[in-house]
Amino acid sequence: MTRYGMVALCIAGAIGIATPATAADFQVKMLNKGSNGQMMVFEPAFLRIQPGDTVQFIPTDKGHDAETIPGMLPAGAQPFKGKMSQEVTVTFKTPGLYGYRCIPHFGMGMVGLIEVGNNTSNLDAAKQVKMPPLPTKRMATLFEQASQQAAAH
Ligand SMILES: [Cu+2]
Repeated sequence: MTRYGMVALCIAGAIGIATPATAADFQVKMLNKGSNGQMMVFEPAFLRIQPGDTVQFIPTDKGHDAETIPGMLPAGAQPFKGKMSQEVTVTFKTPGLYGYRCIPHFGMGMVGLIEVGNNTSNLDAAKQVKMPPLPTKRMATLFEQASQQAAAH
């Protein structure tokens, strides 16, 4: 290949990377054991995305599902509910925080949090939702991550 050919390829590559996607896709795995050794987790448990992005919840391990926790989503946002052991893809449109859980392992702390559009306006409302001790503890860590991200904006 000529030197000019190489340069042209490099430019084409750079343009390809620079082209903004209309919406990004994220993946959250449902696991019996996380990479940090924690049992029954969504991984990553905290995600920060933009309105219009989709999140694919993947049943890497069977026996899990993903659904919004009542009271833990922005006003006017659509709740979602995946089926047991099945993949579910959700498009998030309304900015704010979305807390979600796995029903069989909710009591064991299998919860996750998604922040859409750099918006934590429903953080205080989400914190008021009553949950068992383990999910409360894990969710507190996730709320903390959302707050830190918000402070960094
Ligand atoms: Cu589960």
